[in-house]
Amino acid sequence: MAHTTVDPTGKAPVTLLGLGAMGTALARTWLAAGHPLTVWNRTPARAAALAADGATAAATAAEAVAANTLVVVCLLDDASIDQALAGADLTGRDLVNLTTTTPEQARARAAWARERGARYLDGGIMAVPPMIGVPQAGGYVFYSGPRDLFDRHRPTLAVPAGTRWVGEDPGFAALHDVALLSAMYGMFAGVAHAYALIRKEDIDPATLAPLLADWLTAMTPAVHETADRLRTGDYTTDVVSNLAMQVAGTPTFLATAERQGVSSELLTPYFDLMRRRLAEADGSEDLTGVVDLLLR
Ligand code: FVH
Repeated sequence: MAHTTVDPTGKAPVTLLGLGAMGTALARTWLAAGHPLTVWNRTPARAAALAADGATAAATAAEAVAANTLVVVCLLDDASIDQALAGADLTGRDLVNLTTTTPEQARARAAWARERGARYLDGGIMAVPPMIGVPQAGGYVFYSGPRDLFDRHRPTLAVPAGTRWVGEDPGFAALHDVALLSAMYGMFAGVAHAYALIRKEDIDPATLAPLLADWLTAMTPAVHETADRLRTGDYTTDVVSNLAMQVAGTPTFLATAERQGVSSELLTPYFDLMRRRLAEADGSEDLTGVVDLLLR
């Protein structure tokens, strides 16, 4: 029989499906905080260490789901959820899906859960496993879905990492997750290009590293400035580095890459968008117009 949200320990029992790097990190924090924990993993051996530390290792996902009302899923991808939960009865369960998916997959999963008698919260984890259970690391999880369901489970969900509810639309957690991670990949691309530029020179990457990190940090106010311009529609007032000047500078970056024997394939797509915007807009704008160009 399923346990209701609080057991005699005073801590809500949790079922967790998926004991990969992230699932194991989550499991450890709930165990350490005294939550009764039932775990299941496709490869059972991964549950052994947790079982030794007090978790209940279920033989099947269906058995794990049957154990508790709160069922947290942290699997590889959306398809693995179908496979893991194929034989489980979700009636009366509160399903919290921390698997990275698209917003559309999250919305479909919410409908899928509702059809099976479960309530559903979607989550997007903004942390890597070593940040889980370490509040000072600043990791958190975006949640979306019914606010009352989030509020009910928030004390338990807040054990591994911070919590940020971003709306009733079940797709919003995934959308926020993908937006932040997409920006991260843009940053990684720029960093890769920068290191490639010095790779063949007598410059220690370790000496460039703090310069790069400080420069990227110094540029972060642009994130807020762009948001303000998108909200007001004013792309030209108080522009410090205008589009015309920046487009004029692009040959310098391309020529330097060429001279250093570095492919410009990471820079070119963004430079192309800057040029397209200049061709159809005011050169006194900043770079905000590129956002509009990306919309199909
Ligand atoms: N690790 C990270 O840095 C990121 C941080 C941000 C959030 N992501 C997402 O978290 C989900 C899980 O990631 P993970 O790091 O735990 O991933 P793995 O270590 O590769 O573990 C994958 C687990 O999924 C199980 N699994 C895979 N396929 C199936 C399937 N068809 N049926 C049932 N389970 C499946 C796998 O089981 P096994 O291989 O041990 O048998 C692991 O438990 C993920 O969405 C990240 O994007 C992590």
